[in-house]
Amino acid sequence: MAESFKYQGNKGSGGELHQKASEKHPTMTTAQGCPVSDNQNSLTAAKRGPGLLEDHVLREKLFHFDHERIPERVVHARGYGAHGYFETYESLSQLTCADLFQRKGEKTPVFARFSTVAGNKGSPDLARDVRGFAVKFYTQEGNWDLVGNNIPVFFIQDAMKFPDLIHSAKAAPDRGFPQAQTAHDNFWDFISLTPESMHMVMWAMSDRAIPRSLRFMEGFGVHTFKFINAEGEENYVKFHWKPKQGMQSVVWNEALKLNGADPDYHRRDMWESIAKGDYPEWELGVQVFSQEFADQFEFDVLDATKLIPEEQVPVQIVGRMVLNRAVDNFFAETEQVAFCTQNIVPGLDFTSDPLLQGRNFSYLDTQTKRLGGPNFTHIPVNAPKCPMAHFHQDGHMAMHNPKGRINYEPNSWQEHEHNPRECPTTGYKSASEHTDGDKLRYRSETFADHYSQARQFYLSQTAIEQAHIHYALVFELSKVEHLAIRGRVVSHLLNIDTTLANEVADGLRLQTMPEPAQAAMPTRDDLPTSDALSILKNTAHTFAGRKLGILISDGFDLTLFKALTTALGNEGARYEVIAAQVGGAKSSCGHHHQADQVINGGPSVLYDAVAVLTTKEGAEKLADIAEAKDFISDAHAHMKFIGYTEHVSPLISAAGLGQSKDEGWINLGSTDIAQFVEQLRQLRFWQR
Ligand code: HDE
Repeated sequence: MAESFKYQGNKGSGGELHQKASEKHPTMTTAQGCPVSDNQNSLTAAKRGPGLLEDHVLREKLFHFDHERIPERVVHARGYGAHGYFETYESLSQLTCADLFQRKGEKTPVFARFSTVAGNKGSPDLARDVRGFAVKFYTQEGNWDLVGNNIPVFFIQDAMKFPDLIHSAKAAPDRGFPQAQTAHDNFWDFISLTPESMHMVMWAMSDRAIPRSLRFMEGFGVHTFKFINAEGEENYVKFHWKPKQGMQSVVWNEALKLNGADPDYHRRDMWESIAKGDYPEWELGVQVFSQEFADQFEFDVLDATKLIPEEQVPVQIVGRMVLNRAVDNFFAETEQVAFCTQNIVPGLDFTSDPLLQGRNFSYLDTQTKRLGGPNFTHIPVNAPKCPMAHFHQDGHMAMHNPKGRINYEPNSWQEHEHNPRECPTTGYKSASEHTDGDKLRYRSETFADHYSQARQFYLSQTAIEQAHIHYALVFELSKVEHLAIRGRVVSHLLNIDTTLANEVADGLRLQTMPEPAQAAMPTRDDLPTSDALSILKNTAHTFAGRKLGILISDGFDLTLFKALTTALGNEGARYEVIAAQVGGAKSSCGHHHQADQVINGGPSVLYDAVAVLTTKEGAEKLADIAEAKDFISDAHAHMKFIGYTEHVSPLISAAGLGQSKDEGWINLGSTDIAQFVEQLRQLRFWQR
């Protein structure tokens, strides 16, 4: 019940519910600690007179509010973070002396942030986009930031092209749209003139770019890094994150509808999972290989537009990351966290990948602007959790300034407190690398094959996934107004696969098929397909961590409902109840059951599968509600499993699906509920 608020004369708003400082509520103060007597009214000359400049309480309040925003990230602005730990499975001391990998079972605190790339901070979660996958490991020898993506390759080979790529992908500068999408002329113009992007384009147009949840996607370090052990032996390494929950994506029509129904779908899912103790978990894998392997591998391991198939160098699982704590404050942690690829620890090193070399400058530079100065490591989420000792000092917002007179080195002071010295034996050492040559701007010939791995990726997909790539390209290019750009993209697709090019050209009704684009190197036809590149070939076969939407009406069968929810609980899955009114419905036993969502707030796109439990009268009433019909017709169109009973027929007929029931429709009246949940493990009824 809403409380009635009484006019309080010069006391301002708040009504009877509003309490003043007491034993329960501490006294409000200004930022300077001065107690505040009135937080409702500004200081004026006379009762209805002008405001006074001396009102320090008002001025401080407005001043602080005016400065609440900091610049959003120039890319990856929309993100969501959580705390957790990384657990090392076995010592990796033979490969690396990195402290976090030395001891079996050791837990290292981490902070992870997932993001979309192109959209601004308020953009919807289900944009078709690459997802950032950044992890800060607070190791005992400093912070290591593995700043990766959910796609193992990148659009460009050299950092020089990054501003162009991002300018082209973001909203056009004159019109300020489109937001959070690449379906526009500028992006495809740039891409069609940048053949090195073709491998990444295949990934970005695949279902990888519309994940069902942040919990259900892989992560990749992308670049080749180096492992160095205590003896100074070096190996190359690529990092992989494998979701314990399995991979899963949505279909495009679902993504479009999700963005309207719940623009926060991914962050809400992460928040809920942690709150319910269903902690998101990934295993860290490494592909370790020698210089000899690198020399004989078909592509240059310094080229970030290439990957090494897992079939060629297996991924060795070395530990797991569990995210078990949501942030206390979104701004302080998720917004202020500052990942820098240059944050590295002894035992690891960079390679000369020209993309990585540029990133090492860019991240530090951007944090200085975003967080206002060089002292962003003083912010708790960025501060190492190991001892620190250096002579950096002063600057904006310096929180911890050293005591004493010593602030340089070498010095002859004998004091030991805050007088650190370098340590040649345990300090960070770069990997050895011999370089010799002229200073030049040059793209190595070893980076020249732009199509072979794009073809390998495409051919490694199931037919369903290939079809999704066709649809995605047709959709994106249909938003491109200049026909020449559409044709130019298809000219590249011809170098990848003719079926792919034909499907897209047909989908666009291209009048003439272009000639294949001129290629620096011919496409190789001999690369074996790699099952690891497909999502569907690696389905998790579990409904755990997924959600069933149960639509109910008055008189719903409580026994069936209980059997269903118990079976879901046993599976580790969740459910939400949807009804015509949020107040819920009465069950067959007369019990009142609250709903989690009203029908127009709980469309079936929010769920991995649905069930409808109604009486005949209930179904007839629902048949008059457009959103109830959408609930099942969308579930059907999105290839979801649908549990129903005979009573639901009026609603099914009203949705025009009377004749459409297939094996993905399961009659809960005649099926064992445990079997229904078992079927849900397939996640979608793709045969439809
Ligand atoms: Fe980034 N990238 N990037 N990037 N990137 C940023 O740093 C940049 C690249 C990635 O959750 C920025 O703190 C350049 C590849 C993630 O806070 C900026 C180049 C990969 C995040 C920047 C790349 C990434 C960023 C913007 C080409 C996958 C979000 C804000 C040389 C391996 C981190 C910030 C977070 C963020 C620059 C390419 C991943 C401007 C110059 C490749 C996950 O510094």
